Amino acid sequence: MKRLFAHISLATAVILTCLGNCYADGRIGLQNLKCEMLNDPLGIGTGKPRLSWQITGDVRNINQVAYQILVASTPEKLTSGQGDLWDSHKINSAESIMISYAGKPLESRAACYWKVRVWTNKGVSNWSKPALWSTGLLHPTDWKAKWIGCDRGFSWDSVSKFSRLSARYYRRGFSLNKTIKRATAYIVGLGHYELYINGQMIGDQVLAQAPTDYTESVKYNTFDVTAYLKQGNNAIGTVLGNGRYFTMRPKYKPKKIKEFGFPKMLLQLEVEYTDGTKQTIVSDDNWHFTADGPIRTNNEYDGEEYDATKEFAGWDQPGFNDSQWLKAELVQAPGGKLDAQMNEPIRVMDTIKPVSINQLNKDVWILDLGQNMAGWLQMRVKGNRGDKITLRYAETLQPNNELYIANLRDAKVTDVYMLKGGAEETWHPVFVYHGFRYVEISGYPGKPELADFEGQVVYDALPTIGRFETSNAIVNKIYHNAYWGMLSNYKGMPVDCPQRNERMPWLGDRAVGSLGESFVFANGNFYAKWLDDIAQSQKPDGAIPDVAPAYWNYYSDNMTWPGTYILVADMLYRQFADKAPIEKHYASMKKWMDYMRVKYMKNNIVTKDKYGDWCVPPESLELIHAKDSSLNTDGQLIATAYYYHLSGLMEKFAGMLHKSADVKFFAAMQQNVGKAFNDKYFDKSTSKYSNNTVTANLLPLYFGITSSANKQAVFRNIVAKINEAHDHISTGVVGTQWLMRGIAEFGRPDLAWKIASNTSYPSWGYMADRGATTIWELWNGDTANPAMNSRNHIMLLGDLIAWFYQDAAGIKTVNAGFKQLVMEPAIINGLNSVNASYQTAYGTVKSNYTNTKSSFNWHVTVPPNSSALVYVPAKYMDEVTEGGKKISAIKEIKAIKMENGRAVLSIGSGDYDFEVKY
Ligand code: RAM
Repeated sequence: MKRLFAHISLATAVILTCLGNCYADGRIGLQNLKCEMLNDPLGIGTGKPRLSWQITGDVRNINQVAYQILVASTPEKLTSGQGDLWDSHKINSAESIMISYAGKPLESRAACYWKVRVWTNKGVSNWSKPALWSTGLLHPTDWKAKWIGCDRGFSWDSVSKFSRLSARYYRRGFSLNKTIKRATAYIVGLGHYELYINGQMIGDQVLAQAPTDYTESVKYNTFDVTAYLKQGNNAIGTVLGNGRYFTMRPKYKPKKIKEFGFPKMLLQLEVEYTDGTKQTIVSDDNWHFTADGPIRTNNEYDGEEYDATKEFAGWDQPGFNDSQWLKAELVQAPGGKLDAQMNEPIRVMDTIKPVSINQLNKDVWILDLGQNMAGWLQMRVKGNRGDKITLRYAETLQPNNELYIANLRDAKVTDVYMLKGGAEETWHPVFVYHGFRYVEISGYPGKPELADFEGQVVYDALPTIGRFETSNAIVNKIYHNAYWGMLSNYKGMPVDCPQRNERMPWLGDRAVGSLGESFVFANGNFYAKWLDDIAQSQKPDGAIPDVAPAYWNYYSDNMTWPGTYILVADMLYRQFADKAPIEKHYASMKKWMDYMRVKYMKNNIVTKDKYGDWCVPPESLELIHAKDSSLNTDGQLIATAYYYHLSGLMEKFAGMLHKSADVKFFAAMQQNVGKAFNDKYFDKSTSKYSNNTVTANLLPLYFGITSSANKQAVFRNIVAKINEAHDHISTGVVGTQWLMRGIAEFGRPDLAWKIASNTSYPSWGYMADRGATTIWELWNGDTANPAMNSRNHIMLLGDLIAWFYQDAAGIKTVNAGFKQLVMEPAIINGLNSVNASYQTAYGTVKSNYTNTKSSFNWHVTVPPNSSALVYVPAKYMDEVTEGGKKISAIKEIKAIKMENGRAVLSIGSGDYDFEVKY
């Protein structure tokens, strides 16, 4: 929500920068003040936000012992040390993240300026730089605005299968007759909106707003627009696009697509004058609109058409004559509760320069961006009025260099731009995006040059917080591909793919992938929002769908896809110390577990599954799904193993929430299910589960269903099975979620590394070797049938990225949020170096090592107010040096013990250089 603060009024900004940061004793500083994991958010939806800060300092072993938070209603009060909203006074505590606000109750529209200072064992900080947040409209009665829209199409629109609807432009002029102190705009624009005031676009968000089931929850955005308004005449305008509200495929029976209706909006502009009075401009039937503007159609699957000859200059400025426009109509509210959007907006996060442009025939050119991505192409062009350029997008080319579009199914992925003529024009679509590497350009006047085009990469504004690089080029390429796959599929919700006629938030794809992603992107708020989407999609009987928001109706009742609800809540707690999702969703999770148990459990076996181990490498290369039953794993086995595992998490959650009866219940459940599982699927004579697939053995082993006595034998079967496949992968979406960690944990990190660095089929490296720049939906994406064959999916990553960070780099959290780390990098022949860093809530962790024949060198960084147990590979404690000195000579490092060829040391924050000479 940084965008919001691009618009802080000038006076405030000046005061903020004047409050510089200096350290009380020159050592201990503070940075990155966050409210609800966001930088200076405006219009938050809670009166009890959680605050976090990071401590800096150039000495080792810094630990916070106390803090004081001041929250003031004005910057001036904060400067003078008056916490009129909250003065926590000195609180003795080591906690520096997720501290709940405990000051005066906050009403709607409260501006809260805050700062913090800390006492540590190494000195006291000065006050931090100030930060701020404001509350949004917390009560339904705060909304005076009316929903406006137009519940019909126009002659040029069509509501058939391939829906076409032009964008709607709304505007009104108004006058402000006093000196403005502050102005705030609250807006909902369904499905997408752009907001303009006096000719300027507000904010840098794109594809706003967050997609939800609009009958359940409608997110509003808040902007400080003080700087855009003036005393006298003003104008405000919005453009409304379809997004998921006016669906891409209405009346499309097979998938039972949810339809919401025609675009609509709700807008409230609140202006405060310096004399203390207020004026509010709201959406109502005083606005005018037209649907006959330049955006002729916008459909996420099919593309956007823009006719620049239909632009109306000055429509978003005062004085525009809108007498030809229609009167805005009052319409029904969409039904959902109005909630503040608390996850980051989507933005243009990166740009790509294309690498080549080739002429296909007289009028047709193929542009190659060199990277499969999601977003759009921005184009520069000069030509005659009415010239028409058509852009079509694809992920790959056919052998004859034409676009390969068979795998896009019926998505038309076509943008059209009609020139106004004369001067140079620059254009990109605004209400659609595409998943592509190649663009076919036809109708371009003159010769298109590379410099005329730019790929704009569009995804949720989640900071990149992880970096991972190894000595192995193919693994680095896989990481690159995973990175691009992840960001491509963040679209206000995690979608499966960005290109074909699907782009749906499938739960199963992110069950464990979300954990890997959390090492790469700060996705805490993003996934917290998704859990709300999932909760809102729950049926009264407890059923959770496979797709949420449930734009496609898939209530198929299985454990593996809906179970993501529980796995992601656990991830948010472990990675970001965010306990709120567990508190908020516990009851619905339990309801779903009960629903599945009552409806489908027979003799402690869950008898219902839908997807099996989705997308294993099939027996023949053109197949999407294996038909050979020896490759597939029994669905009931998978469902029962997941029930066992999820019961364990529910037991843990129940414990956190002090629900002792539930703790007992889920513990007993696990026992019963585990026993039934072993009785049914385990063959004592061979130590094999079921048909002995890797997945059938791995799930019980990794989840702890297998008894200790049998673990090694089961593991040997897994290894034998992998060896049989020439050390290649044989698992699908489900097995791969536990594979890398499972193999490594039971003592074969080398085998995990082999699987990770393979380049022959099937492997992630095979995809990379075949020129993939993202991850494919299928191991055999290059040969399989195009009916379900995206080249930008991330479900097959399984736990690979989590394994990279947790095991290859050795960056693991013990408890919630990396307050205590375990750093134990896997030492693997052939893996000569790893450079990894990860920004936890406390600050940056680093693990950079090189492992050669003669020495192991490891640079470790632990951020202040956290600590780590580090496992240095060594034969004796005395072999280990840090900064050239023996460990025993360094006071701050505690030698704990020798364990399995590792010297276990306890360290506090700071930078360390460990070395072991061989
Ligand atoms: C397809 C997609 C998606 C997967 C579902 C089950 O539509 O591949 O990623 O989750 O199937």
